[in-house]
Formats: sequence, C-alpha cells, structure tokens
Amino acid sequence: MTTLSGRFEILKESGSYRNGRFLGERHSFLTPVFMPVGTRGSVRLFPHDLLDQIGFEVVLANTYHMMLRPGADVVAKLGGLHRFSGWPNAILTDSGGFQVMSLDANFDLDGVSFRSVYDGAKAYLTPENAVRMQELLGSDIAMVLDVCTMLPASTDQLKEALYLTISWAKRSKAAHNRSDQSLFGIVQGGTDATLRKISIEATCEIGFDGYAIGGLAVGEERSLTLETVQLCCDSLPQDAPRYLMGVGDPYSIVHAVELGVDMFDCVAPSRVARHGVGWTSNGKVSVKQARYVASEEPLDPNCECDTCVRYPMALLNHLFKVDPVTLGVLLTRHNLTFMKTLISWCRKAVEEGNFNDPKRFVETYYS
Ligand code: PRF
Ligand code: ZN
Repeated sequence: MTTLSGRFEILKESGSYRNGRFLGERHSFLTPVFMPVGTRGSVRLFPHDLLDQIGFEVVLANTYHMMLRPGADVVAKLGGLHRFSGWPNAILTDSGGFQVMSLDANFDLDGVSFRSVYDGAKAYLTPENAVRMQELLGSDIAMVLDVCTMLPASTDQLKEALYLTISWAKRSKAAHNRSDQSLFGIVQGGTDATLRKISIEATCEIGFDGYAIGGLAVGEERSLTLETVQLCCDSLPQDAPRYLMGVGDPYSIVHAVELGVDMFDCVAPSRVARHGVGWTSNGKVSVKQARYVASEEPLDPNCECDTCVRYPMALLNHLFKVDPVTLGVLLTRHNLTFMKTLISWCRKAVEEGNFNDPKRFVETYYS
C-alpha cells in the first residue's frame, strides 16, 4: 500500500479559485500551471532546454508511448525519465488509457488490450502495470488507469466506464509503492451530474494526492464542459490539486481557473504551431496569409519571446513556404510562451480577486 506523498499548499484563495504550490518529494511547482505535452519524452520540435528557458515547471509524458519505445525498463536503467529526457523539473505521466482509445482498444474488467502504433504488436495495460511502468519511469506524478468515454454517449456506456474506472483506481492505489511519487485519481462520468458525483465520492474515498477531471473536451459543447468542471470543483476536496485533463484552449483555461482548477495540459498550442498558427494577444494568426508577405510587424507585439522580438512576420510567412520545420520551432516557442503568459494573468487575477480582464480577453479573441 502506498504512503501518499506530495503536498499542496494554498498560497492565496478567493471564492472558488486559488494560487497554490505543489510540493512533491523531488520537485515542486506553482499553480495554476500549464504543462506542455511531451508525449514521447520530448515536445515535438522543441527540446526540453528551450521549455526550461520559457520557465515551465512541469511537462507531461505518456506511459503508453514510453513503455513501447524505448521501454520503461530502458528508461529506468538510464536513471529515469528526468535523466533520460534532460528535464530537471517536475514530470507528470498520463497512465495510457486515454491514448490507447484511438487504437482499436479492447477494454475488459482486468485491463485494456491494444496494438502498438509502432509495429502492431499486441500490448496490454492493467491498472497494476500502468502504475508499475510509471514507477519505473520515475515521474513526480503518476495517474491511475481510467476509461474515458467519448461524447455523446449513453448513460449505460458512461456508467460502465465509470465503475471500471473506480475499480481500477482502487487497484492502482493498492499497487503503488513509490513513496517519492504522487498518485492522482481521475474522475469520469461524462457531463452527467449524478454520475460525476458518484465518481467524485468513490474516488475521494479511495484517497489520492490530487484529483483529475477526465472525460471532458471529448465532443461536448464547451458550455457543458465548464458546467461539469464547476460541478466537480464544487465537490472535490478543497485542499488537493485539481487537474483538468487535455483542456487547454485559452477560453477554457481562464474560466476553469476561476472555477478552481489548478493544472492543465494540452497539445493544441504546440500542434497548431506546426500548422503555421500563432495564438497571440490579437487572436489566432495564420502566418501563411498573403498580407504578411512583406510585413515588418512581429507575430505578437505584446510578447517578449525571441520569435516575436527577432523576426518580422515576413520571415515567418517565408518559412511557411520554404522551411516549415524551422517555422514550427519558432511558433511553438511563441505559443508556449503565450500559454505561460496566460497562466501568469490567471495567477494575477487570483491575487487581485478579479477575472474581468482575462475573461474579456478570451471572450474577444478566443470565443
Ligand atoms: N483520461 C486520461 N487522460 C486524458 C483524458 C482522460 O479522460 C483526457 C480527456 N480530455 C485527456 N487526457 N487518463
Ligand atoms: Zn512571442
């Protein structure tokens, strides 16, 4: 049985929202926090040293990918994911259940079977081996194996996934042994208020170092996402971190922080960067547009990242045509800096007890 490690300190709170600090055994970080997604131990096109320069304190990696390539045991032999991936700060590993869903996965009571994206080989995840893999990877925060249901879904489908998730959460906790690693539970139940409440009650009764809200931004309207986030924040323990999984559009982040969410991850800022799109203080900018061919303007006049300070839009537009890889690096730097800035605004809003400015901002540019 695990000794729960990791502590959460609330530094400032007002109403439902708060600024805090997560104190792991090895690394700590301030919340609210945005975690860039480095699925395979690295953010695409963007080495960890550059993430460090922007000031990120936590990155996310995926158990499912790391267990297939290069293998959790290989990473463990090399000293763990921090050493292996050249990342000196905190790492959260997702358990893999969500990532395998796109792979023709078969869920049964014991676990989930799927085929490797790399070579089609059969692979199997159970709550116990998902924990074991994450212990080998040595992340600071491990996630339980859960079942996420795509929406819309019937109540029966949601219920089945929910009860499986609860039973897997118990098994995950029983299997967890690493005292310098925190373990977070995951709440499911779609947008069904009754099921969410059942999920929260059962997950909290098992008891975790933090609680994730899973199963959202999977096909439902955004207003329903936020309604469900509110319901969860109202019922989750006040003194533990709350992590909204896979949700990272600027509008949702600002509103979810106001509702009391502490942690976010999302591939979107780095993914859209690779398609030539910048998220800026003037909204979304697609650098390929003809109007930027001879533009001397920076991508975002309110940003101090090296992409905005050094390069005119004309160069970014040019790279779109001749060197999209370099453009991807430049836009990833900007978009991740933008996310860091957005989170800083949220922290300031908590400090000042007023979300009007960030809310007006996302309303105008990211609705
Ligand atoms: N479960 C896990 N990871 C996730 C999700 C989930 O429900 C989501 C849903 N937005 C993103 N990543 N384990
Ligand atoms: Zn910038």
